[in-house]
Amino acid sequence: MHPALGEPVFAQWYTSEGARTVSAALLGCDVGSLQMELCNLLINPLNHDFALRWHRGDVRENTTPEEERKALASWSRGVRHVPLVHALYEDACLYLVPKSHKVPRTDEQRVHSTTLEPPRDPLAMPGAIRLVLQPSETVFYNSNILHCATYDAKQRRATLHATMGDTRGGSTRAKPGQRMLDALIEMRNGVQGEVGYSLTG
Ligand SMILES: O=C(O)CCC(=O)C(=O)O
Repeated sequence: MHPALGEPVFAQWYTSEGARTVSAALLGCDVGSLQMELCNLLINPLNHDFALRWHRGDVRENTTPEEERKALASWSRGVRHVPLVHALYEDACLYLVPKSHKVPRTDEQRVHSTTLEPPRDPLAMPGAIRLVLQPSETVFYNSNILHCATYDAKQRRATLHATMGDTRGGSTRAKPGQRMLDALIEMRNGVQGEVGYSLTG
């Protein structure tokens, strides 16, 4: 989103009504409580394929089932965020286990997700599905859903990856992020479509 890119469309996407409304609905907060966190562009590796292991955003792989249950149950009260993934080209990198953000892993799912090793076959994870996003599709998910990704050096990828948080979680990131989101929305409204930002450091 850096203004030096001369490309306001990324900020327009991140601050769009759709992104804000869906994020707020998933976080269970008002649009006014949203905070910006990160927004980056994920691209394919140039030389080597690689993969990201199965993980949850905010729960470690080695938690006990009881700790995991508590951590998942507290998502709606603590610091939390919703990732948004928006494909510019077809993107089949992401795998996830639907509904797994609500329940601790089964014993078999733990076998596939307690080490730092990336999976050889992501679909060996019980309940896993592969997401195939078409250009301009956005997927939103709970950060604690069990997910992993594979990256193919031969497959062009340019996908926006952002997160929105909820200031009520009390995050130290909340205030600057909230101010930036407000400023961007104000700017967007004021200049009829032209969006930039001012941030140093
Ligand atoms: O590359 C992706 O889409 C997944 C990234 C991911 O797993 C994460 O941000 O935790």
